[in-house]
Amino acid sequence: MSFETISVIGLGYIGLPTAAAFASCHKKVIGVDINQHAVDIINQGAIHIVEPDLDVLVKQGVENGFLRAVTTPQAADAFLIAVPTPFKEQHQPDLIFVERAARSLAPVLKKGDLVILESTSPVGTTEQVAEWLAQMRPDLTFPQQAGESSDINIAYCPERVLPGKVMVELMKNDRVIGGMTSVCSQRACALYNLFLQGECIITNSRTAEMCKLTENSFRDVNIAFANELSLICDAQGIDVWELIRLANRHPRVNILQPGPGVGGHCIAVDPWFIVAQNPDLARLIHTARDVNDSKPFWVMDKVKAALADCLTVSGKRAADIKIACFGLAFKSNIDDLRESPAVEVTKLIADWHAGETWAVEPNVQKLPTSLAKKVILKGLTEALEHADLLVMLVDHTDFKLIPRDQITQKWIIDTKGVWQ
Ligand code: SAJ
Repeated sequence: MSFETISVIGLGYIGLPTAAAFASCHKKVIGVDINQHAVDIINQGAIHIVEPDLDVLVKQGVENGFLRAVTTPQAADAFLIAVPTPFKEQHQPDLIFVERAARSLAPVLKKGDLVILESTSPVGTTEQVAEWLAQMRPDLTFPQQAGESSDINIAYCPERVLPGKVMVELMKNDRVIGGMTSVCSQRACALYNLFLQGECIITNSRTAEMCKLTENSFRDVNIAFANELSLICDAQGIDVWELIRLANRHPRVNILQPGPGVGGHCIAVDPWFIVAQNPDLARLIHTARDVNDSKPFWVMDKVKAALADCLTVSGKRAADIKIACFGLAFKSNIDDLRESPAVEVTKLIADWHAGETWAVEPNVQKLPTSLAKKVILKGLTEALEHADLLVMLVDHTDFKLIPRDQITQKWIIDTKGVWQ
């Protein structure tokens, strides 16, 4: 059965680019989001998030009549669920948005429909979605009941696109397809092949769920290794950046870069889903999370030591010292501040420091609420001219391009090795 109408539930950083990609293949796409504001903006042909090339595709999709957004699901031939899966207390996965999405689409399901879960999810979530749907639609059959001949096909197909390069990676990256049956997998491949230039690789739903968690945990563990090295090198009086450059000249060594911690809504979250389901077995993955989560506090200790030295040498009062934090985003050259260790460090400094704390972030116009009361947003030049102590937190290109002779401060904490 072909896919004439495709519905994408959740129009955020993954759902909206995916909806726009299907619309660009001249498929009728119904985007669904509970956020009326987002729905209104998209229906005007605009976007509510920042992602290169997405605006053009959404505009074209809406103007050509292929893409529209609504707040409740309508009938379609395929449904893709791309809603957030945060964690709640004790790092336990919170599936409430997935459950709500599944339950909201159940009433419009019809025989022959395909349902795909894209949200990063603990192992077994796709089977759980199938259960929720089956409970609500006893008139239809599902893969757990009828196998290959089920009325509804269900698959888990994780996204693996990099924020800032979503449109390119959405088309080009290979895709893992975890159908609950082989018919489910074949149909999911057919759907993605509408726009995919990469390959579809078929497995079952549980392996596909674990694959997504594994990819992000692999990166988290490797960043933790770099972050741990940065602590050890600091204690040993060794330049960690030089050390990593040298070690990486070995043909089989490829160490990642240390920083102020690990941020974003994926790598700092997803490993916890493995830990939550395997608390006794996932020792390395758990420790990596702890290492990365503790890095902002280590940076804070460095700031405290630098300030103490600055007070002794300059003879100034703490209240007269201006600390400038360079960067707030969770990584370089983006405007996304979610789960950002740079925001965390800036807040720790502002809560503790008696003088002014400044933030320099060329990618945002306004500070997040957590910082708004205590931090002042400053331009690059003013911070370089008037701050006493600099804290480099994000390796934005703008910061890397600053000529070294313009950085005259004696007290610099450079968590990214940009101003060595
Ligand atoms: N970071 C370091 N050192 C490094 C690399 C990254 O400290 O050497 C930090 C970044 O500064 C940032 C965090 O890690 O705070 C995460 O950044 P990232 O670029 O590693 O990853 P994300 O969160 O932007 O996107 C990841 C990607 N996953 C992998 O590379 C395995 C992406 O492909 C996924 O689609 C995305 O998570 C997701 O949505 O799951």
